[in-house]
Amino acid sequence: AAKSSGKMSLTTKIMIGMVTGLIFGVFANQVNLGFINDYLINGLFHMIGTAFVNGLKMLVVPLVVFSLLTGVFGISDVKLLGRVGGKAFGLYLMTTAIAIAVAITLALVVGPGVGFNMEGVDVSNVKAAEAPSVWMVFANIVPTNPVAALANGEMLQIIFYVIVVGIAGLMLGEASAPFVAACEYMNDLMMKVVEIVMAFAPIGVFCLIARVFAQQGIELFLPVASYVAVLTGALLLHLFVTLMLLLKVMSGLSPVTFIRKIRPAQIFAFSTASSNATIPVTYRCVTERMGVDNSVASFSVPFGATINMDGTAIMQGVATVFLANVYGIDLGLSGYITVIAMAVLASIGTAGVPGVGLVMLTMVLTQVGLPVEGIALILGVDRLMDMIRTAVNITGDAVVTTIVAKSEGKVDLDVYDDPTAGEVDG
Ligand code: DAS
Repeated sequence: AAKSSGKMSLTTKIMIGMVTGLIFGVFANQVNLGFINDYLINGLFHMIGTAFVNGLKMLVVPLVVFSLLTGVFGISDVKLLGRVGGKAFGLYLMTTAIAIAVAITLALVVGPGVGFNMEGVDVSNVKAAEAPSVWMVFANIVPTNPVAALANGEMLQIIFYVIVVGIAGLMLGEASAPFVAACEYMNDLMMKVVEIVMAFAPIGVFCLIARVFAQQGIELFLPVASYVAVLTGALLLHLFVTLMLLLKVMSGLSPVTFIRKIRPAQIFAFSTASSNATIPVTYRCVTERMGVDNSVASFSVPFGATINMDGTAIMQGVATVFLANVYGIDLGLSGYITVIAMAVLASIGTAGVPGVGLVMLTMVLTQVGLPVEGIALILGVDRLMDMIRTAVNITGDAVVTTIVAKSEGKVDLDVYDDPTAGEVDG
């Protein structure tokens, strides 16, 4: 429809917003425009960009609650919920472990950070975060106060509580009919609100990207160019090879179609550097553009945004090798096995918000006895690296969601193969 009407599709507009934002940002960084940088970029653009991200975050809790309730009510038998949950959990851990194992191997082969000289590097402003005990992460999935969990956006607690309420609703049978109808209505209503917020995406993405690139000068990248190069390579390898191979082998669906249809969510993740804020767009892409049934997507997408962070694990793998080389410490195979285990477990206990990867990295480095202050070296480029790895994170969420849905026969192939499905007229 978008193509025939000649109107530019929203996805195209968002792409234009991203590219023009990047060009403007780099220009503003290289040619410091004084007034422009202060009032336009750090004033107006900062305001619009922040308002846009807030608009996305405002959607997350109500959308997850009502899509998940509708999803549970839409599930014929509760066993399906168990199967979907089990498959999603297993695949999320597996993809994260593969991601970091490949990243560490690549980094060990390329060897970033070998012969790096540390003199003059200010390492004073880094503190180590303590690892959340995995047992407590699982114990705390049960909320003590569901209203507080909703108010604070505690995603795992919300998912747990909503599923329990949904199952209770199923047990009440026909008596739940009015409530089920209300949840279905609220889910549709929240999807309409998502479309309203997405209408502001071109300008929101432009402002977010322009401001980040106006601040990220090229001089930040030169000293750690080897780290940036290996990390970016590992992220792109995972995105276009590992994940696409998994999709093809485990679901038989076309990776080319997938990459094209997941692009809006990747742009949102890149612009916001937050998997959580991107949940509404990831959910919309897999349901309306790829035909994944709500009964799987409503659980698997927010679940993945919380516990699945392939991109972040890749960063931790490459950063660990880089810092081990910088400090001339040989971690050995057992050290890297520990890094893989820590990165997978750390990703379960942390939410998909900007910068959480660095916090998890301090836990990983502490665990393997590497000096945490080495993080000071990669702090400068982390904002941009966070944007790329968040786009990888949500792609991993969408790939696993689609594989699980396909394994349950819950993908509408007509929608998946329809190039204009779910396209929004700009
Ligand atoms: N920004 C985080 C996310 O939203 C990832 C990270 O910090 O590494 O997934």
